[in-house]
Amino acid sequence: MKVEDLLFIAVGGAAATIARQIAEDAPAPMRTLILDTDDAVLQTLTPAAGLSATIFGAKRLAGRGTGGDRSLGSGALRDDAALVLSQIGTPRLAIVLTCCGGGTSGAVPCLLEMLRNQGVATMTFATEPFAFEGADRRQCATVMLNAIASASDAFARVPLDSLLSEAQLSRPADEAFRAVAQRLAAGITLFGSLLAHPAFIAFDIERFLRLLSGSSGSGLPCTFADITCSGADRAEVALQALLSSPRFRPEGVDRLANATQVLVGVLAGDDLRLCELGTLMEGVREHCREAREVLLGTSRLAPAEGALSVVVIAFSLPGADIAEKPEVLLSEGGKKASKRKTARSTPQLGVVKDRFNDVEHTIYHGQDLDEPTYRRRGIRLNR
Ligand SMILES: Nc1nc2c(ncn2[C@@H]2O[C@H](COP(=O)(O)OP(=O)(O)OP(=O)(O)O)[C@@H](O)[C@H]2O)c(=O)[nH]1
Ligand SMILES: [Mg+2]
Repeated sequence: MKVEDLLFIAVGGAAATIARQIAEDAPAPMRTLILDTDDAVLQTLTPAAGLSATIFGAKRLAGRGTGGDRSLGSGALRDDAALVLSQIGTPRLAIVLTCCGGGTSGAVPCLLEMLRNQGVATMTFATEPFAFEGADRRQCATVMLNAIASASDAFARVPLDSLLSEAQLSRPADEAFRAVAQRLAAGITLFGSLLAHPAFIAFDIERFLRLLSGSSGSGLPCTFADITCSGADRAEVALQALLSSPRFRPEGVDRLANATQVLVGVLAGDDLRLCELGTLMEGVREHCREAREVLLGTSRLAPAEGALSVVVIAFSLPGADIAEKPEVLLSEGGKKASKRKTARSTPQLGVVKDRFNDVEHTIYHGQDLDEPTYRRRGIRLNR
């Protein structure tokens, strides 16, 4: 893979902070572009290898934030589309990160369309605000998350609450915020390292693009979790932590067990043993009975000596008819209970379970306008 093939793009103030964290902690630099309307945020960024930052929308925002107005965010990007495209260059895959709840993320659907028109595939990580942020921010975020999901090739919706542990709730806010940013940074770093520095069993950009080509072309939804541990039984510890991770269980449904495709990325140094790969893959395959394939990728980029990092990404192929599949729910004791869902009365193309959850749907003349037009009309997209 050429360095230019992969680009990490962070949009908005909080995403910029996380990108800086990634640039500081990554074992090898990833080409990174930070985009923000707010000059003050970019001034706080310390230089790091591979990191560049660009202000957009200065004409309408004079180097300030949008004040939470997402239409200003998208207008600002349109103003400076040519400038931003020149910074992006011609990567094959862009990993995009934005934290929804402010206005600058309003630029992201427009950015994703621009990337699509340039033939750049996109994997977007978009965070959902903390519950305590209130209804306004959550509502703004919900609209953005739906728009971003449709415009991305693959899309991970990450509730910030899911990255916060019980213990961190009673820590100072600044510390808790940093811990959340660090968790997200670690996951994205592992994913980027896996693609950019494949070894032994490679899962490189080409393989990822092949995986994306199996989707109908609109926001292949995924959930992910990662863990780093060391010690003699590190593979077993990692496996158990991942299988029980709350990050795979938004609304109590085990997204990993219900996934149609699963990617297991293992990052370790020369001490990686084949039996560790066996433990991880057998454990994940056993858990993901619904998966058509469980793919493995390895990288020699270990975050620390003696450490084993594993990132698991669970995809739900929109083409898969999940209505026919047993959905694994968690009972109160945390045990799995299999429940066969009743078939939907109207066959739907690209049924995606999590994209439109928790949304107050806009119904007009009996039609759900929050449902993408192609899906409402049963049009199959060819890409
Ligand atoms: N983990 C973490 N999340 C943050 C932090 N600050 C903001 N967020 C989250 O990010 C969301 C968006 O905030 P910002 O990134 O500041 O907003 P913006 O995209 O720059 O948009 P505007 O400033 O409104 O133009 C918030 O609603 C929070 O959910 C932070 O310091 N740490
Ligand atoms: Mg801002």
